[in-house]
Amino acid sequence: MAKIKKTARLPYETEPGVVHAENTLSTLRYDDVYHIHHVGRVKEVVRQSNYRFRFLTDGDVRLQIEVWGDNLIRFFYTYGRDVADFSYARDPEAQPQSAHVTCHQEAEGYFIDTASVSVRVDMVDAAVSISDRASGKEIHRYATPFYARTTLMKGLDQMRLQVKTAAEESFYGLGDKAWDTDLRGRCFENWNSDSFAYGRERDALYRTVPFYYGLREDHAYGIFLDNTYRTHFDFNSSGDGITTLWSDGGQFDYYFINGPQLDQVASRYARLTGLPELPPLWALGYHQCRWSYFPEARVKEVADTFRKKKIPCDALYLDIDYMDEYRCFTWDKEHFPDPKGMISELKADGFHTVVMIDPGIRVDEDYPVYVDGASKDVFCRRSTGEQMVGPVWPPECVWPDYTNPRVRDWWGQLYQELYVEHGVSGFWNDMNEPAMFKVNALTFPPDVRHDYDGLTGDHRKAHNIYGMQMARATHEGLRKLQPEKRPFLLARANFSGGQRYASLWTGDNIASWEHLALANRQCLRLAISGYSFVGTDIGGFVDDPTPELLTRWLQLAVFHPLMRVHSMGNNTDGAAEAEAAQVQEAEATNRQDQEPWVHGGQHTDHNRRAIELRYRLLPYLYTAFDRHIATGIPVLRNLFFYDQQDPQCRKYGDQFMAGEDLLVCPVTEPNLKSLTVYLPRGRWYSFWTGKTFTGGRTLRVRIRPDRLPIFVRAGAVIPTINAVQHTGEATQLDSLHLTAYLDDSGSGSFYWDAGEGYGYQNDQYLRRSYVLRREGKTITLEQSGEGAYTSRIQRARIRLVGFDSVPSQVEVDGERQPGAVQVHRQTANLVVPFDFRKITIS
Ligand code: NBV
Repeated sequence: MAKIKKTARLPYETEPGVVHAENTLSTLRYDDVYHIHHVGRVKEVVRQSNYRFRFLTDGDVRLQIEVWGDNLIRFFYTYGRDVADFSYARDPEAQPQSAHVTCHQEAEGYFIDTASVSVRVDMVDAAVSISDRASGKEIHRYATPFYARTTLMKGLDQMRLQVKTAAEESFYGLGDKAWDTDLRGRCFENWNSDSFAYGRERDALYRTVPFYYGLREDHAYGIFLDNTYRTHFDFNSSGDGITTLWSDGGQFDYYFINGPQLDQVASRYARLTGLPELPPLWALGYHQCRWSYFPEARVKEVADTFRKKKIPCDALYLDIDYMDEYRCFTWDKEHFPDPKGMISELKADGFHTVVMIDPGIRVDEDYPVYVDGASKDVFCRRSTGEQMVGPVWPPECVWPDYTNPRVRDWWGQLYQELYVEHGVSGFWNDMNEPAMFKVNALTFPPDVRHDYDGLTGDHRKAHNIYGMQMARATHEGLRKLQPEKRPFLLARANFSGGQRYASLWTGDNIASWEHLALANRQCLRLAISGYSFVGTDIGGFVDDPTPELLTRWLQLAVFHPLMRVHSMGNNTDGAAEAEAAQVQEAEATNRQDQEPWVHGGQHTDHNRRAIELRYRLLPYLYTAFDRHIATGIPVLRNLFFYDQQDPQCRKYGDQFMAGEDLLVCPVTEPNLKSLTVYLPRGRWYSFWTGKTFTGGRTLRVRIRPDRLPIFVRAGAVIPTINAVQHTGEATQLDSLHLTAYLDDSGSGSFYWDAGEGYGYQNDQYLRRSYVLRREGKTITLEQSGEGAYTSRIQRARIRLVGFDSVPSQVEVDGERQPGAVQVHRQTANLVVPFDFRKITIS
């Protein structure tokens, strides 16, 4: 019998004791026997439509190539019986776009060309290579032919793609990884996992986004592997110049997304997997959470303290302890005797209430949700046909099979009482990996069955989309229950495309400086992976932050779209909750509070200042969301998105652009007195002092305890408002501040609407564009607009920063306004009607 060659085992190789079928001609028995399958030699290519090509080969893996656009090519590998073309990740509206596609065959290769790329399929082994037609550069090349593996015991257990890695190639994206910004040199796994107190090394985390960017010198591309099984991405970890992607089953359905710009890849991926709707404005305010706030008196006390201390806040959260012994959709009547009354009192004071809902439903014959669900057969079953029963908070739970459309409808209507009658504003879906913390696997056994929208499958296939489908069921349910409201849903586990249904937070992090840096990296990575509406547990979920750490985290989170403080340690059922968190009971029940005033004195002032800045920037952030939804360009982007050709931008990849114009430099170390930051090409203004700097250089900046270094792109026009106590006040304001950072030319925009509802999808929005010009001593600012929303804004308070002359003449819409401009410290100030068309200052 041939010996199996064993060198250092690569992660995608077979387990010892599992041999290739060719080696089994003996009387020995093995743990398992595997077969290898390839596409094989191409015999014929059938062009089935303008965009679809089917390769007829002598192998047993089938290949179909589809041109979804000039820059978007789909490779669809299947093995075994014919499989449906189905995807949870793809936006239902994403369809192949008409592109001019030509093809021809040469002796050794078959070519499919679009206006942007040329795809070559080798006739001998169907290996693919892709080059960019404009630059002539090859961007994607198979290192080995595509391969599938079946084993006797497991059936299809691996589909594998190996592509060449360039010497200077960086990898970004892949959703939620706590690792460094560049993923090169490491192998990652995607398997949604409850990850209490995860660290930098921990993989996989809560969610799966099998999409990455490759950046080679000046060319960016993306790969999206639309496969819901456990997947693995090895970015040249063994230094052999190969990137390997493999799935533990299913069909290998991947998209090559051409750039050449990172922004283009981001927006093409977003169009393929979908974009969220605009969040309600209040969801962009500050949120305060705790595991858990109870009883009602404590919730009200927290709310009152915010208002008394004049710290803005829009949302308060109730964690699992508000429920009656962890029964979802119920209230603990002792702690919350009048939920409707409490919620409406909070609302009157500008607070929205968000409550947690878990997927695990208590097995209890006296609990209507269980009884109704059981009678309607909505819960997951094992391969034997019994219900999947396991412990989470209650000793016995069952879980709805959200992959069944009928179950999603059932689940959606369960929110009726909380959402419609009690007035809860938003929901928080936790533990939806699904998490089962009593077992090492932390989740269901693989034999559990799922409907998979009629296609059926086991948990290996459905695990990674379970949380996403729960989020979908919740989102769709909320939409139906109150069609006039924008749902706010925060979900933990998710999958590519889940950004259409929910925002997310990065789970159970730790109060440490290392985690502060990770928090930023995770938010950036998620944002460039299609999830712009993200945030972290500010201050850390586990352990207590020092005053300085909490402040720095708040200062950073001003720019993270979801700004929520959360921490553990005030629970009703200390024993159970300590067990879940694997900590001592005292630690679970008696941790320091984490509200912004907890450290008192100047710390409270610094924290208030950070949160006020968030509120001042609301119009800017809202405008960034509007742009994200229109273009797919992420709200947050690493510095190298600004200039992908500048290697310094990759070096300073933790600095980031928030929206189009603000460059934020996080402070992630204690007691820092100064910091070296990098300003990329162009000219920059300090957000705080108005001082200007020429880019393309590093800068040593002094660090103050009360703020982060922030810079503004010269030429930007930034919309802001006065700080308010909650967003309900923001929509009532009568003035908007527009700060123009002078340059020879510039631009900006401002988006506004009612902050709630869907009027904005018709004409009830306001979108203003600003064009800034400076010619000699004359500065003009022009405004144009669209949309029919009538806001309360009457005035625009204009500031021109970098103004270094004495104005002799001012005209607003052609009328002279002598004395209208006040100049102070190189900033010209004037107040004009909000609907101005043109301001000229000379
Ligand atoms: O519901 C309790 C916690 C929650 O506070 C946290 O945000 C989740 O990520 N939940 C996890 C369960 C706790 C397990 C230790």
